[in-house]
Amino acid sequence: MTGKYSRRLFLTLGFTSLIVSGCEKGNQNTTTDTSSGSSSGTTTNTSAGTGSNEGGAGGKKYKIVYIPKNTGNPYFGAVEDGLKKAATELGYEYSSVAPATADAGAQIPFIKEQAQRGVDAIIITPNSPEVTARALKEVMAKKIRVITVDADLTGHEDSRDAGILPTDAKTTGQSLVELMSGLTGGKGDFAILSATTDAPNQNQWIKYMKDTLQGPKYKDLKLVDTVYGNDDSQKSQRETEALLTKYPNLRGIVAPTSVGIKAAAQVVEGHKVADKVQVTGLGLPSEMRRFVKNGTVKKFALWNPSDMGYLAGQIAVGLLKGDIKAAPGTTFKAGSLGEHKFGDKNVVITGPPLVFDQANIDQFKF
Ligand code: RAM
Repeated sequence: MTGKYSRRLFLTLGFTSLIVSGCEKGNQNTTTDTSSGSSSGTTTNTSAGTGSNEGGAGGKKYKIVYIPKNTGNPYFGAVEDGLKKAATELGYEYSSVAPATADAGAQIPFIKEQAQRGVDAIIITPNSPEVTARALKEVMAKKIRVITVDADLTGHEDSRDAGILPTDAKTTGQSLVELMSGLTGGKGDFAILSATTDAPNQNQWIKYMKDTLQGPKYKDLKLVDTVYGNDDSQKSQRETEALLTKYPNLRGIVAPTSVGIKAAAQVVEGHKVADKVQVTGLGLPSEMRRFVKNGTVKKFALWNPSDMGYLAGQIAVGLLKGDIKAAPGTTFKAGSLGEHKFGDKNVVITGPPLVFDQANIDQFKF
């Protein structure tokens, strides 16, 4: 997918707007089993297709599970597309389980259950570094490989083998401020609508947004509030409504979460205040297309989530087979995504970050 981008257009502090061709998601052979185990959640099993059986050593088919923050978020569906693509190529048995809500400790029973089931690797988007790290450390002691994807165990990186992140958090924070500044002419009050209070990725981005706001360029841009929609659509809409009531002079909302930005756009569209309140942040083009086309949202950003899933699947199998060694500075080949490198604390960056607007939104299918 990334390799098919044909032309780079625009650079905002490292966020690149790309014109793409043929970035359609591949169709996967998926069966969904919604009967959950003892914990509430969804299980999706994907047959590994007709690919080679490289995923298993000596005929063994590796069992790899993905645990996203919660069920029902299409962003994680896109991460799963990449994991399923890697499963088809590498022949591992793929499944996914997740809690219904993105609460800090909600993934713990799922982690324990999967370890008990005898999976070879757990790929996880953690809801909380502190709370999740303890359970994952126990899992690693059982020789199960652990890879974080999309969000990391910030401060507890020794509780996983590697972390796959879309871009460095500082660039994301800077770019979100720059987006808001560009849309408001660098002036006025704005608020952040985030996911959960524990979310490691959102918290890192917010930290760097606050650092960026210290710069003289942004002296007239004022962050008045940070609220949390918990990556729940209804709560995110309620939080947006409350912001509009509490801050009559609000000029913008930055939602660094795909659930939040969509909810904020819905509310702003409903109140017909898009000219006054600029909504931006991180979102899926497939969910935001309508709002961009009708002018509710002028610009927002993201990366291709499925690249992270694909890379995580490739790394998991590489680690299990011993073909990949996770160590800072080590390079490895990740299938169709080519060569990648483990950075500090075994973080691998996929990128590239993209900015979407009316001119390019139709080119993106995820
Ligand atoms: C939401 C999730 C996810 C984040 C995206 C941008 O879907 O919180 O972790 O990376 O937004």
